[in-house]
Amino acid sequence: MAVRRTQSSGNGEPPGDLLTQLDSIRSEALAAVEAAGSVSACDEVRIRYLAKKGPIQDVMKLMGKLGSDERPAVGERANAVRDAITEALAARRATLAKSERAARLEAEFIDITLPGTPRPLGSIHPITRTIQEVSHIFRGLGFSVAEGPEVEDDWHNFEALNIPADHPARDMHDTLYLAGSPLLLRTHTSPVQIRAMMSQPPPLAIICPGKTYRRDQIDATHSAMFHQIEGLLVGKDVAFSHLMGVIEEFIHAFFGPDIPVRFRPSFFPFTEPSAEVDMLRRVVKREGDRVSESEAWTEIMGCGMVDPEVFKAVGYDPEVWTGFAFGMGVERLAMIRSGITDIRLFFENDIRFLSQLG
Ligand code: 2U9
Repeated sequence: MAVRRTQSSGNGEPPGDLLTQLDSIRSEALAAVEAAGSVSACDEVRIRYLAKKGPIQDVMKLMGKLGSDERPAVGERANAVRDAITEALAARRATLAKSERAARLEAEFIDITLPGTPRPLGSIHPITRTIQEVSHIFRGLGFSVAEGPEVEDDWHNFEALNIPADHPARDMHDTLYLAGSPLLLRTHTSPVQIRAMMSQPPPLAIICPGKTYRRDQIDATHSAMFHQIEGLLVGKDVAFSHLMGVIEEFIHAFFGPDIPVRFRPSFFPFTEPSAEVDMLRRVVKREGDRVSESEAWTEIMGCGMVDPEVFKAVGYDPEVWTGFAFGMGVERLAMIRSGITDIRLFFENDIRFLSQLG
C-alpha cells in the first residue's frame, strides 16, 4: 500500500488523516494475512507491513509534523495496528505450520506394518549339522575333535596305516593325486589320527570329521568328495568290548535308544580284528495304497582294534598300548536317518532340499 504523503500544513497534519491511513493499513494487512496460503507467504506479509521500511513506519515519520497534543493518539493507533497485525500473523502462521506439517507427514508416510518384507534366515547344511551332532555325542563320551589337512602325502594316508604298496586303494584309479606332485587328496580322515599320535603321547581319544576324496564314478550313492568321521581311542588294556560299548552308545544316541546293533567280522589293513557294524532298521514301503513294514540290517560303519603295525609306525609301543578305531560316512548317516536316497542332493545346494533339513 502506498502511503499518501500528504504534505503537512505548518501547524501540523490533521491527525484524523493519519489515523485513517493507519486503519486502512490495518485492514489491508489483515486481509493479506487472511489470504496468505503458506508459512512463507505469512513471512512475506510480515516483511511487507511490519519491517522498518513498512507503511506504519512511514506514517510514524510524518508524526514529527504534528503538534505534541496530537502525537499520542497517532502513536497509540500505530502500536495498536502493529499489535493487531502481529497477532493475526502469529495465529495464521501457527495454523498454516500445523497443516503443512500434517501434509509433509502424509507425503513421507512409510508403511512399517509387520510382517514387512521377509528376509529368510539361512540354515546349517545337513552335513555340517550331522557332524556337529555326532561330535556332540562323542564329546559326551570323552573324545575330543581333531582336524587335519585335506592334501596329504603317501606316508600319512597309506604307509603309516599299514596299507601295502600293492593295495588297490593306492591305484591311480581310486585315489586323486595332485598333478606333477607326490601329494594326494586324503581318501579317509585316518591321516589326522596318524598326525595326532605323532604329536602326542598316549592315552588319547579323538574323533576326526572332515572331507575325503575318492576317484569314484558319481551316482546316487557315490560322490568324489564326501565326509567321514573316524574315531580312535588308545589306552592300556583297551579291549574289543570297549569298542562295542562305545559304538552301541553312539548308535543309540544318534538313531534311537532301542535299536538292535550287530558286529560282523570284516577286514581293514589298519585294524585287527576288524568288524562291520549293522543296525536293524524298520523299512516302510508304499506301493499305491498298500503300506508294508519290514526290518532290514543296514551297514552303518566299520571298526576294529588298531593294528600293532600302525602303533609301530607312529612310535607307540604296541606291547604297552592297545586301542580301537572306527569310521563312518557322514552322508550315509544323514541319508539313513532322514530317508534320503540320492547323495547328490547334499551338493546341489537346492534351497528346497536344504531348508527341509536345516
Ligand atoms: C588309525 C587306525 C585305524 C578307521 C576305520 C573303518 C574301519 C571303516 C569306512 C566306513 C565307511 C570308511 O566312510 S567309509 O567308506 N571306514 O570301515 N575306518 S576302522 O581306522 C583307523 C583309523 C586311523 C590310525
